[in-house]
Amino acid sequence: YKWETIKEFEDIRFEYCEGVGKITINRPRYRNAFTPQTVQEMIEAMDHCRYDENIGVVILTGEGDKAFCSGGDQNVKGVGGYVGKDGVPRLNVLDLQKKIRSLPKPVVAMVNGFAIGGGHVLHVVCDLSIASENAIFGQTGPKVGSFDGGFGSSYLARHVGQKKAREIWFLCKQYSAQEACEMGMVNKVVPFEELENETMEWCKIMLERSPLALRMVKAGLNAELDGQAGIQELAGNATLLYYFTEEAQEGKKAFLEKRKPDFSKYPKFP
Ligand code: 1HA
Repeated sequence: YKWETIKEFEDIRFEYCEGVGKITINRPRYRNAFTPQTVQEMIEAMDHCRYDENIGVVILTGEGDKAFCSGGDQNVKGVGGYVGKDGVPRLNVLDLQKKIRSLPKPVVAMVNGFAIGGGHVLHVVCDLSIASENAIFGQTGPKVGSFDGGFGSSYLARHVGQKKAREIWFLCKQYSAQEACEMGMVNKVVPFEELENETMEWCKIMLERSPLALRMVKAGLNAELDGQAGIQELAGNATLLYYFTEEAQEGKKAFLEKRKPDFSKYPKFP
């Protein structure tokens, strides 16, 4: 695949090819651990993917064949969060998780190695996970003085069930790609050399599907779990569609023409 750089960043690569936006965490020296800056760059790239009409699907991955992402960079973990150049401690990966979830396009985790700790949670919040055979999955929080009780726990439990989710978090063991697939948190496992091809095949199929339908299904699946925020997303999409109707147009026109709206001709469906 011929990937073209969309924008240069320090900690990530952000590229485009055939309708797909690819975000690659590029800190292989630290097993692609993230700092607040890495996360900020990913947030910016995700926003770009949201607004770029040429992008229909997003891939999130890590550089190299060792790690997808090993979570927060322990070298910059301070008191109250991970400390960036501005000296402020942050847990901004939580904002990134919400971005991935509310992006109205599919986000695919292409898991090329260790998905550990906060890096494991990133694959959990993606819509689909395709893994290479060498990928290894696990949480480490209770071993290294952390935990993610948000999506990293409750959404994980939706994939693997409560007992397994508790096992994953309480014991902090590592699991093979095959085990992760059998548990239901990975969609497909392929040899490392085939990872990008396989992932792109999945992306191409989704790019042939109706983007509005994908958007609505993602919002619907989110809504069941996300409370008012989930309903807001789903209802926002309903509003978007409603604005396409003459009925909604009549309301706006009447206001601008300073007359009473006439909704009488619009059907009251059974
Ligand atoms: O829990 C949260 C959060 C919770 C709520 C809200 C926000 C959160 C945000 C983040 C997190 C977390 O991510 S907590 C979990 C933090 N991560 C970890 O505990 C994983 C640490 N790493 C490992 O367990 C292993 O490195 C590994 C299983 C990923 C790979 O093992 P391997 O192949 O044996 O390599 P290793 O030798 O350990 O690592 C290679 C180099 O990468 C080492 O550096 P070197 O000794 O060569 O100088 C290692 O220190 C570095 N490295 C790996 N992971 C990290 C790291 N450096 C900094 N931070 C890392 N996470």
